[in-house]
Amino acid sequence: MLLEGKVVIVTGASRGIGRAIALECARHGAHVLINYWGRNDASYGRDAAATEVLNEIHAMRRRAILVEGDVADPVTGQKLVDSAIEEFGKVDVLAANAGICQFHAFLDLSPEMLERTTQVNLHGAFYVTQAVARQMKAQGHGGAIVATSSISALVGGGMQTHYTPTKAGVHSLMQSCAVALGPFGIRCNSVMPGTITTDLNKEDLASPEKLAYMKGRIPLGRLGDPQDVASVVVFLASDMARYVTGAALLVDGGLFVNLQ
Ligand code: NAD
Ligand code: RM4
Repeated sequence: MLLEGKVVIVTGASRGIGRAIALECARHGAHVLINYWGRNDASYGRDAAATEVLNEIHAMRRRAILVEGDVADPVTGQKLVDSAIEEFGKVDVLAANAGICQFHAFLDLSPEMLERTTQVNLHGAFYVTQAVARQMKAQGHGGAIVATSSISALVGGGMQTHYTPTKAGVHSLMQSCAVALGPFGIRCNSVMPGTITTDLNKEDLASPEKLAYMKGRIPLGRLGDPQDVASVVVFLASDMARYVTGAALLVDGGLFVNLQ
């Protein structure tokens, strides 16, 4: 029970890594605001995936609410804070996790794809972090922010030239926010997942050759599971990590260090 009684906002919490973070926070005793963007979940039916997470948390006898909203819209961060205050009365933790990555070659990548990816992944993390930090400062008892960066903040991807700079940006955002918000007792860290099995890379890993290649590069011998990341986010959000701020933790089965 690392987060007993805490109120946690998780962006992009209807599927994949965010879903696992929301559920793991609830398992550790937190109440959870589940943010998602229905248009991104269309293949499931706009609210179906998010509603499933809500029901799972209710089944654990924890409180939870759904708040749809595009994090790229600068007003969404405040909407999430207002909803959390109305329902739970405070915000203790933010998991700034929402992100998109359409795999695409560099030379014919459109300005629209570059701009949308940057707006959701980087600007979205900025706006939500800023709104939550203002609330935490006003509350006066600190807080924890954990952003989902990526191993891609540190290494390149030929089909991810629009995406990897956003993940480096999210890492950098947490470093600067650790400095800006430390005086208010607000800790800011990021996790850097390696290759985690979610809808985001389903197509990319659909070919057996690519899948075998990626697995072969990971010293622990398997792709990651959203739960692998969620438990690290809970650790960083909890008082177990009370003296950790400005840090980035790779959660990649050893992929990054595996040169030869
Ligand atoms: P996913 O596609 O499975 O889930 C994406 C989630 O984000 C969904 O809940 C969706 O509703 C939400 N979302 C999408 N656009 C949104 C928007 N504009 N506003 C609010 N919510 C939005 O993705 P995932 O693999 O779970 O990725 C989650 C995060 O983890 C992303 O930031 C991604 O960059 C990062 N990441 C993923 C991997 C991986 O291998 N899957 C590795 C490293 C980092
Ligand atoms: C991650 C990383 C993974 C990729 C996903 C889509 O940040 O690059 O390897 O599968 O994005």
